[in-house]
Order: sequence, then structure tokens, then C-alpha cells
Amino acid sequence: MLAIAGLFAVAFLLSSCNVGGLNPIFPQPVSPNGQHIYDTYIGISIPAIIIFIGVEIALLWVVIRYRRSAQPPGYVPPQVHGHNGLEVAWTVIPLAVVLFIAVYSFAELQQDFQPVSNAQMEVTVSGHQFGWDYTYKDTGLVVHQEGTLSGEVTPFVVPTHTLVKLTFRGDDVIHSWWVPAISGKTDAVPGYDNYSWLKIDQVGKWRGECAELCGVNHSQMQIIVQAMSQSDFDAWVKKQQAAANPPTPSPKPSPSPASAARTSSPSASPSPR
Ligand SMILES: [Cu+2]
Repeated sequence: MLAIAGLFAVAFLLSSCNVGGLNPIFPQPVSPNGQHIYDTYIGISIPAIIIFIGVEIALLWVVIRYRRSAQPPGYVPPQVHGHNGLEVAWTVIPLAVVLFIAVYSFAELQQDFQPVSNAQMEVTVSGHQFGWDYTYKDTGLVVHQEGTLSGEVTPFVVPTHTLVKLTFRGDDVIHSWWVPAISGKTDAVPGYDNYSWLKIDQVGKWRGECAELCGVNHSQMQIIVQAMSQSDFDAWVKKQQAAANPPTPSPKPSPSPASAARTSSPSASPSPR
């Protein structure tokens, strides 16, 4: 009882720190697949709780109603060993329950852990010991989210109202990308791609963690996903690109050294003879 009360107290304290996504009871889903996972959880838990309560009530009823002290001396209860109807029932009913859970959760996996074809943006998430790299396919921008416990976690930034296809890879060992409010745990495996997606319609930050014990600094592999409006996102991309390629001392803004060399070759130079 004390242990349970303690767990509830810790859960309450954690849920009140409002870190976004690290709610020990139920995270508030912010992406449709997070909502699907939540619905699957509820869809399995409610029948399971009903079955649990039913079995416990039946057990208590048998224990109390047929207790030895309430029976005459030498009483032997009705013997049901080898009863065909009962044997079939208590084999078929649990089988049906387990099959229901299997089909229900398999359908959910098919929906939320597949490469989406209508993505508006694609990002490859690669895990390494100990951190995450996010490569944005259209801009080639890479965000390094190096593992830390003390410092600020670099956010993985996405625009709101955008369907983002996520491809997961492992650079060394198996990691698992998990942001409870957004998506289920998705393994980042060396030599094998896994897929998921996200679509966040509100501005905010959500926290996650590597969910696969991957080495001594596994606990440093924190994740922060930040969603911002498209205009803020565009500005953020520009800032990241500027930081990645500091301006060269050339007077003219040139797209790349190669094309600059092409345009400034013979015709452009006022070669005096
Ligand atoms: Cu890891």
C-alpha cells in the first residue's frame, strides 16, 4: 500500500513539472500517430480491466461462498475435471482475447510505422553513441543533437501542420527514438531502415529519450522536438545554414565556389592586354 502511495506521489510530482511529453500517466498526444497509440492503449486496457475485475470477483465469490468453514464436515465440491464444455471455453475465450489484441495492435503498427508516401518533408534520424543527427532531405541541413545531461538539449525543429516522414538509422548499435507525445518507440538499427512520421498542429516542445540501452552514456541521449510556424521554421533554417557555412570574404554573394568560378571565368574578367 505504501509503495503504491509512493508511486502515485512520484507520478503526481513528475506530472506537475510540466516538461512536456514526460508525463508518467498519459502523455497528451500532439501528433495523430501519438493519438492512435493512445487510443490503442485505451482500447486494449479497458477490456483488460473489465476482464481482470470479472475474474477477481468470480475468484472472491468462489473463495468466500465455498470456504471450508461454511461447508459440512467431509464436503467434497462438484468435480469438473475433464468437462469438455469448460475445457473448450477456457481455451477459446483467452485465445480470442489474445487474437483481438494481436490484430488490433498489428493494424496500429501498419498505420503508424510505415513509410508515408504523401510526406511534405523528409528527415533521417540517425542515432549514435551518444546522440542524434537529423538530416533534412530537401535542404541537406543536419542538426546534431549531442547527448547531454546538464546542458541545453539541441531541439529537432519541425514546422507545424506538416506531415514529416521519419527514417531511422543506427550508426553503431541499436538505439530507439521515443517521444511519447509524438510517436511510439522506433528502433534506429544499423543497416536497416525503420519508418514513422509526425504531424504536429501546435507550437511547442516535447521531450523524449533513447529507449534502448545502448551503452554507458545511454541516459544522455535526450530528445527535444520543437514545432514552430512555417515562417519561424524558414527563418530557423536560414539561421542554421548561415551558422553551418560562415560567409566567405568574397564581395559578391555567390551560391557556391564552383558556380562562382564558372561565372567569373574569361568573359567576366576585364582582362587588359
Ligand atoms: Cu541510444
